[in-house]
Amino acid sequence: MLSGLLDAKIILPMNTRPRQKTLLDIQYRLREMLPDTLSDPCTLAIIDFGDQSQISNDKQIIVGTPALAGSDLLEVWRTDELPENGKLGDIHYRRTSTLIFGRIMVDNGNDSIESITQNIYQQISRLQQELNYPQMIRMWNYLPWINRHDDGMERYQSFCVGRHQAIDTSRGFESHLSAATAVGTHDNNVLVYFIAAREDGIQIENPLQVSAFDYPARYAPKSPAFSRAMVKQWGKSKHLYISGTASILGHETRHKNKLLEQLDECLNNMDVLVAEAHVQTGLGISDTSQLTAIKIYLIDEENLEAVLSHVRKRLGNEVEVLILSADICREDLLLEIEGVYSGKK
Ligand code: 3EB
Repeated sequence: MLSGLLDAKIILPMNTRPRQKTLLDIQYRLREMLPDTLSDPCTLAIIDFGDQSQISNDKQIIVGTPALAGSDLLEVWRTDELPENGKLGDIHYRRTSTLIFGRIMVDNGNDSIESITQNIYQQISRLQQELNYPQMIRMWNYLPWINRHDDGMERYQSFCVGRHQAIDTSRGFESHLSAATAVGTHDNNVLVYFIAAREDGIQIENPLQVSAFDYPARYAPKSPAFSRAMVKQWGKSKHLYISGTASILGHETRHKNKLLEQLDECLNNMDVLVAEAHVQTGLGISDTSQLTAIKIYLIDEENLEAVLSHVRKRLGNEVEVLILSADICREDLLLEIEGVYSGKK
């Protein structure tokens, strides 16, 4: 009798199915969590911001775009799979069975930006081939003094030429280009970091903008090889990566030297990309305010307060906002914004 009563109270464990592993996640953590984050073997990368670009250890990257807002935050990329650490050529990487997170930094020295870029991109292509991560998903490029002219060509243009020479331009390559950021720092290093994958992502273009790879030649002798955004399915989670987005309609700069108008144009372009991503892939969000985080690259520190208050007014308080000091590839642009959505939390 007694044992029967007890039996009736036995509670079966409800959630016996193992939770599906997170293949990739992005989090913004307070700087005080750096020691724990560094010692966590599942950390893929820690992105930090400072005066000089630097690859500090096997996880942390310091990007030479100092944080004007959000300096108490670290960007942390993590996975539930145990990543493997390695180096191929000058590329340091951490990889899992689905993705590779790579970083490479080259001193500017006496070489041209074109040849440094070509070398970096050739090494990245080789790594993708040898380790079998053929689909580039997202790239970040930090170039020293991006608006400087060497031998009559602006450094951003030399970068575009070097990149174009190194990438595979066989038929249809335009539909596999990754999302990208390319902005300027004030140090002497070219820093590139990236995420590539075993399986394809879905490229998103902006109907309000000429695709960068179709820009007229006056912007760069070889077209800028990047897509406006990329959607990538990581297990059960869908991410959106929005490239550096500027106040450009068609292929022309809008609102020259008008700060808040440029900011609105950037955010409009990003809203269009989010909407396109939703229509094409069922992303599940409808505008920029629902992104996980945005990074605003700003030329003039004096504009910080105006930008921050306008962004909060437009986007509310859910989205993480970092404002970073950087130079922008067209001299008539005052800012550029990238964004990421890493799935419902
Ligand atoms: C633009 O839309 C702005 O060359 O990889 C933004 C993001 C820009 C990436 C790149 C350039 C790049 O043309 C510039």
